[in-house]
Parts: sequence; C-alpha cells; structure tokens
Amino acid sequence: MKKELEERGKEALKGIAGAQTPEELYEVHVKYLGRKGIVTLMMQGISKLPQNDRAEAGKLFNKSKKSLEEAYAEREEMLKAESVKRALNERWVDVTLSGRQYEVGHIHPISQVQQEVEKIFSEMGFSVMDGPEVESEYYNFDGLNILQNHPARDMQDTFFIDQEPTKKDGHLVLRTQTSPVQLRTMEKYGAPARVIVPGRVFRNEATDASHEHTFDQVEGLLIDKDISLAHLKGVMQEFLTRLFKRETKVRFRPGYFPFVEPGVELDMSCMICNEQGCRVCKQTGWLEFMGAGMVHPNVLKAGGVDSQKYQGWAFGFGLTRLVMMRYGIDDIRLLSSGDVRFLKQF
Ligand code: FA5
Repeated sequence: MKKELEERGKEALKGIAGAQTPEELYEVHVKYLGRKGIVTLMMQGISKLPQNDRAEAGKLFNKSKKSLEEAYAEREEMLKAESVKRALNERWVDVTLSGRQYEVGHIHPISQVQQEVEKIFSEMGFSVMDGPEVESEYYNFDGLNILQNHPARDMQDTFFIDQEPTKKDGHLVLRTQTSPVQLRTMEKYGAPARVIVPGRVFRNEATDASHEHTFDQVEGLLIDKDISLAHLKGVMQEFLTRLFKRETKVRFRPGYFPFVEPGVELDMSCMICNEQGCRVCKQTGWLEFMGAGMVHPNVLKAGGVDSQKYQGWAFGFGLTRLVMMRYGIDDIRLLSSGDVRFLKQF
C-alpha cells in the first residue's frame, strides 16, 4: 500500500505540475483528491488494515495528502496569476498615446450678443419677455394698427400658415417682427411696463448679404407717466455705449411705422470712423440702427392701457445685423449656415 501510495502521489504531482489551465488542474484534483478520487479511496482502505498498521498508514496518507494539497494550491495560484497576465496582455493599452480630442460646443454668436443685450437692459430695469413665433394676424398686424387693406402690410412679406382663419385672430402667420409682444405685454401686465423682447422673426424675402428670411430682432417697450422720446435717446445712448464699450451717440430721423406716432429711425455714430465718414457708414458718420417711436394710442387701447394716463415708446432693432456690426461679418447668411469653420471663430 505504501508503495502504491508513493506511485499515485508521484502521478498526482506530475498531473498538478503539468496542468496548463485552472480547468485541467481541477480535473487532476477530482481524479486524486476528490470525493471519489484515487487517494481518497485508498485512504478509506486504511480501516481494512490490521490494527497495528493503521496508525502508521494514517500518518503516511495525511502527509501525502497534505503535500498534494499544497502543490495543488501553489499551482492554482500560479495559473491564476498567469491568466491575469495573459488578459492584461490581450487588452494592452498604451498609456503614453495622446488622447482622443472631444469637441465641446460653444454659444452661437447671435446668442452671445443676445445675452449681453439682455444683461445691459436688465441692469437698466427692463424685464426680458418672450412671445410665440407662430403668431395670429391680429397680434402681428391688426392689433398693431396695421389694418386689413393698409399698404403697410405689403412692407413685410409674410409666411402664412396653411390653416383656416378664425374670426377673431385671422390667419396664423410666422411673426414678421417682435412687435406683437408689445400687445401681449400690455394685456398681461398692464402699465407701467419696461420690457425687451429678443426673438426670431421670419420674412418671405429673397436673401442677400444683408437680408435673411429668418433673423433675430430685439423689441423694446417702456410705458409709464410723462414719458418722452428724450428718455429713449438716453436709454439707447447708454445701451450702445455699454455694448460697444465706447462713447456712442444716437440721432433721430423721421420714420414711419403704423404702430407709433410720431415714428423715428434711430442712427448711431459710426464706431469704425468716429463720425469722420468711411465706407461702412457711406461717408455719413452715422449707421442706421433701428425703428422706434411713441406707442400709437390705438395700440395702447388694444393692449388695454389708458392712453390719457399713460404713454410710452417702443423700438425694434435687428439683432442679427448688430452681430454683423460687432464682429465685422460681411454676409448675414453665414450666421445660419451651420458651417463650423465659420462658427469656431467666435
Ligand atoms: C420693424 O420690424 C418694426 N417692428 C420695428 C419697430 C418696433 C418700429 C417698434 C417702431 C417701434 P423693420 O422692418 O425696419 O422694423 O425691421 C427692424 C430691423 O430688423 C431693421 O432695422 C433691420 O436691422 C432688421 N431687418 C429687417 N429685415 C431684415 C432682414 N431681411 N434680414 C436681417 N435683418 C432684417
């Protein structure tokens, strides 16, 4: 029995040393040391030995079993370490390689300038209002004193929504100006009011370097007691001076918009030539900036404001054109082209 144990032991050790994977090693374990393994079964045979030989045989088996278990544990550790090493080699990463660059977007130049405009007007006590881009004919025209057959309706080519008109609101249109929000503000908050309305507007017109079918405007409305155009001049001079970070002057010229009376065009001093005259200002020293005027009594009435008690002014300028001036962009169409090579510059 001793000899057989020695031989089986050698065989088992050889099997353990020869196992190349944890699975193979496990098979060797089952074969020799498992519940029905060769060594285990031999151990069970000790009880059949004569009484005197049992103690010695027991010791011999325990010793042999212990050394097999130790060899097994050692080999198991080794195979595990090897398999980890293999896995690491297979999924090898060169940590010295430079990383992949992820593009992070940034704010569009129109939104950047819009945020600046909002900040300056907020500091002067104006709230920022919003209004729908799909607007009713009533708010876009009728309520603003632009009557059904008034030639002013031809001034702005309109995109009409293909839907039955309602008696009260007429057709739905893509708003051609931010002025409808004048009415919405008066209806909602009454007087006094001090708001600006940045927003997108749409006109059905042929595009060129300075005209888009979709562009942004900023509307302004101030209603209170004892308000005059002098306040508008002061507010706009302060606004443009803060925006361009240099002393900027403004001047009025007569202008016509049905929803104001009197109506004006406001020019700003040319920041390129300091009023000396250049190509940009066509040698005049002034740049056209916006339309404005005292809110027409009919519009105050439509907004539910008592024109005997309150008056005010409104203005509307092209935010997209302001962005062009700010960054020296010579074609408006670039701003909505979605060309990242262009947008990356801002
Ligand atoms: C208006 O839209 C009036 N609602 C402005 C107003 C408000 C007057 C309140 C009085 C009181 P106008 O059509 O001129 O006005 O447009 C205002 C500005 O929008 C222009 O000065 C110009 O800067 C810009 N704009 C007009 N058409 C285009 C276009 N096709 N592309 C880009 N900008 C435009």
